Amino acid sequence: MKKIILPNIYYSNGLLIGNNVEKVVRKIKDLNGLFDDEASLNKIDPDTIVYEVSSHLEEKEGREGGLFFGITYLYPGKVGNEYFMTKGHYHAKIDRTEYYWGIEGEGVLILMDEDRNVCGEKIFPGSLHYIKSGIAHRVANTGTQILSFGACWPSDAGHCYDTIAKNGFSARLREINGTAVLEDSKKLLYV
Ligand code: M6P
Ligand code: ZN
Repeated sequence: MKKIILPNIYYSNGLLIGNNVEKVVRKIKDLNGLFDDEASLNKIDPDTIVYEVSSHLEEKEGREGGLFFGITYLYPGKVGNEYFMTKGHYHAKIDRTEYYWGIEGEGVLILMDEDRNVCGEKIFPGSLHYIKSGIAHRVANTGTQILSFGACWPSDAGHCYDTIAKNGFSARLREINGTAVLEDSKKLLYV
């Protein structure tokens, strides 16, 4: 008779709990250069949490063939008229892909190819997003509650933040006349 065992990882009541779960907290003060309205930024408590990520990292980072799994909790808020958002990244191995899916709240997944063409996909509970190779990805919360979304990506994908830190996305998601609008970025460099 074979033994049937319990899993050692749970996604329950909106929380990822178990072995090899790591949590990252990103506060306003950790996100230098991300938002462009400096006057509004200076009015926000630097310890304000913008997002948290709980990740199940069972594999060694960089191992080919494995998967990572994460839940991101992106808080509602704005800096000026720009919505709270994740840093956004390309994958260090540029051809690696990823799934995102909406769990609660609402927002926009902002996608940019290597020629800096940008588009946005709405995220909502049940939405599913396949992020193809060579596409930078970032999420903004357009709602009034936490936006949580799941992610699953290859353990050898890695994160490349440098290109985004240097050049940003070519569009920013702003609230204009009560509506979320992807507006062309005015400045290219925002480091
Ligand atoms: C998702 C995944 C993670 C990523 C996180 C936050 O959970 O894509 O790999 O780290 O979102 O996004 P970022 O790294 O761009 O801040
Ligand atoms: Zn990714």
